[in-house]
Amino acid sequence: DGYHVAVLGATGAVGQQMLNTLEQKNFPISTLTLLSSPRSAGKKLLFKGVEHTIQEVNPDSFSGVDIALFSAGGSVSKEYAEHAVRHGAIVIDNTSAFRMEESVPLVVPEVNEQALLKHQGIIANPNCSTIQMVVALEPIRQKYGLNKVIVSTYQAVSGSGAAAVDELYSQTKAIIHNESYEPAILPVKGEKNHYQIAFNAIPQIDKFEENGFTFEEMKMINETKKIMRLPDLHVAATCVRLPVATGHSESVYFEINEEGISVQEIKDLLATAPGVILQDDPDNQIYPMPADCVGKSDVFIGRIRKDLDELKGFHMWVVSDNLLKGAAWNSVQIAESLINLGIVK
Ligand code: A2P
Ligand code: 11C
Repeated sequence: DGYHVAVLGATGAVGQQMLNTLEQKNFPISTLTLLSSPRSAGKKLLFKGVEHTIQEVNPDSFSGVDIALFSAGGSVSKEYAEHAVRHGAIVIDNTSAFRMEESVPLVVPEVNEQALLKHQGIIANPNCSTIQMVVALEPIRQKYGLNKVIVSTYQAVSGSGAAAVDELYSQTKAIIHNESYEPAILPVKGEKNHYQIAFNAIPQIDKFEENGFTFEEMKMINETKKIMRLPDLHVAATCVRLPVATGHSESVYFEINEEGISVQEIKDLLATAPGVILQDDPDNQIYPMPADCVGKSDVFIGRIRKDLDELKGFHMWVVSDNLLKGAAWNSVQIAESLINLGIVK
């Protein structure tokens, strides 16, 4: 009883959280297959107290697998997704490889769970910064409509993988001890220039596009329109990396379609919204911060204010664990939806 689940990228920042999440949510697993590159093959990981040996992924690794959770980078997904599907597995892909393909549902269960019904083998898990924003915006869209979104992000280094977290720690230590340190990973692995992240803020996440926006910013723009089924929504994003290990924060400005809506009405709506925890009490200095959100599955919202000039405009502050709701938990939640909707038997 249970499902044969494979995790590709099991040793990565997200892969580790996928294993934790599968364990914590007690996901029904009959067999667990852990896959990585040759670098980690042969290493052992504990799952529910039982040792599992990591295997090097190959095109036949997915034989007998029901659900394959992919988080080993876009090029690895492009190489192995078809093999997993050929073996009859449903792929839940955490990379940007397939997200904008017409035939691939891009799913945040609180927003568009029903899109899963049209899957053709691959389901895409959105970008972390997109996920937490649409969880916050969807209840507002449902009740008041949504016309415009302008977001600035304050993103944690774990979004760039386990090696980026190591870079933040060793660089911070080196700077405190007056030692020299050569940045090697951030802002983007493989880019020409690398910059200090400790005690800094870097306004570049992923590569620049022709239009001056970064790929991370374009992901937030395009994925939001697809998930919310609002192709004409006005969206702009500025994405910034901060020396925070885990937990993305976002300052979100949004315009609804109605005038005369109060802050209290928005707060009441979000207080009972799925996947949301409202932490908004300025008199008592209550607002969400990434340090408090690490390890939690929810999206935390505070600092809700009405714009002082635009009658339909509001501001809010949205924080979530980028490795959980932003990645591992959203993927496992999709797997749970697949079971609940009878898509996997
Ligand atoms: P490995 O441990 O063998 O390098 P992160 O996002 O934290 O950088 O983690 C990336 C994950 O993807 C790791 O589990 C890594 O495994 C895995 N991975 C990277 N490249 C490949 C590849 N070519 N084939 C399979 N897994 C890969
Ligand atoms: C970051 N949002 O914080 C990225 C990580 O498309 O799934 C997630 C990349 C992705 O760097």
